[in-house]
Amino acid sequence: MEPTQTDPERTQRRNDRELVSQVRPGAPLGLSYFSPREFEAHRAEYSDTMLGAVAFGAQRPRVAATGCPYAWVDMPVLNGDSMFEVWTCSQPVVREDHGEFLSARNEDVLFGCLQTTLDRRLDAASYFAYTRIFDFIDSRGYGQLLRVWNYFPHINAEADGLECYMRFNVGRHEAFVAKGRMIATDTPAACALGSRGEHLVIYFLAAKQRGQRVENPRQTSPFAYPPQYGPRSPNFARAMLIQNSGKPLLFVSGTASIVGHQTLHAGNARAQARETVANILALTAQAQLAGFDCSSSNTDRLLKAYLRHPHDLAMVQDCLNDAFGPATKALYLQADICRSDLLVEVEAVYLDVSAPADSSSG
Ligand code: 3EB
Repeated sequence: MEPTQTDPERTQRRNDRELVSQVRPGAPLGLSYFSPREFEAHRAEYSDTMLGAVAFGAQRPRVAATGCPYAWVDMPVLNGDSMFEVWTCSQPVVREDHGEFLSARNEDVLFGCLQTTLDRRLDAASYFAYTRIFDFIDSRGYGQLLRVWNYFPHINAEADGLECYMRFNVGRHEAFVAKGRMIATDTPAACALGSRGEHLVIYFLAAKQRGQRVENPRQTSPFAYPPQYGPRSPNFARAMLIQNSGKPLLFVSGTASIVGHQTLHAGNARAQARETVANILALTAQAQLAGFDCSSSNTDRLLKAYLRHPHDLAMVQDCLNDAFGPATKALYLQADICRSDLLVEVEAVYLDVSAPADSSSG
């Protein structure tokens, strides 16, 4: 083993020097969904600029990302075998490896992922994970959480009289408060889904600059849900709009068939899928008001759809193709959704991919 790889402090000092000498203005985030074959083909070209990769599938993929934040989420892919969600930027990144907690950052954003065995109740596990995340991003100067993905098993199961998802919300909320975060003001876009196996996997994007929270006029803000959904409300924003090297990017949180705070169309997956689309379109309309044209041909759309039942795949694909166009990249996963009456949830990323106005810096 090379000594530099066992000494994170030294690796980091070296990387910091490299970063300073190679910084170029404007390093927009990029997102791709790759099959293992595509991932293998692109890995080398992205070696210095990959912020993180997350594999989804019912089996740990044979191909893995090395030297960058990487996690495997034990969750079946319905439109393929396994798939990689890959976050890149056009600038060399600084990486840190703390075992269970991996991160990579450029001048503006930090990608982190944390993977732990669930050896405690979910309230304790989420509190522990989130306080660790906040301590880390604060110490590195990327204190604004923009988007968080949460995956853990048995999400709808009860443990000591409280549903696991509600326990998760308790720990998450307490960690935000303990680390000085203001509910609403400092609340990121997020999703929380039930995976298989025994791991809690959390990955996130944090930044130096605050994003702009986007709410949905059709839906109650989650942090204002009434107490029937648990002793602490879920702490996420419906969407987050950021400036991605001067171009807009919208993170749409996991979105389901909820209007106000209530589930609509229990038992009817088709109607839930349509209601979900209506909620996403309500959010992009809000983004439009804030100046981001999500329907422009210069806007890339990437979707992740979570289905409780695999037999709904063709129906949900038709519904999303109708709404967003068949060219929209979409990843279909089988997952438990945080309310047992929800059958479908969809998240999205909208990125402005128009050419920069001034390309003379290249
Ligand atoms: C909802 O709207 C459905 O707990 O982080 C969506 C997105 C949902 C994020 C979370 C939960 C979360 O309440 C569930």
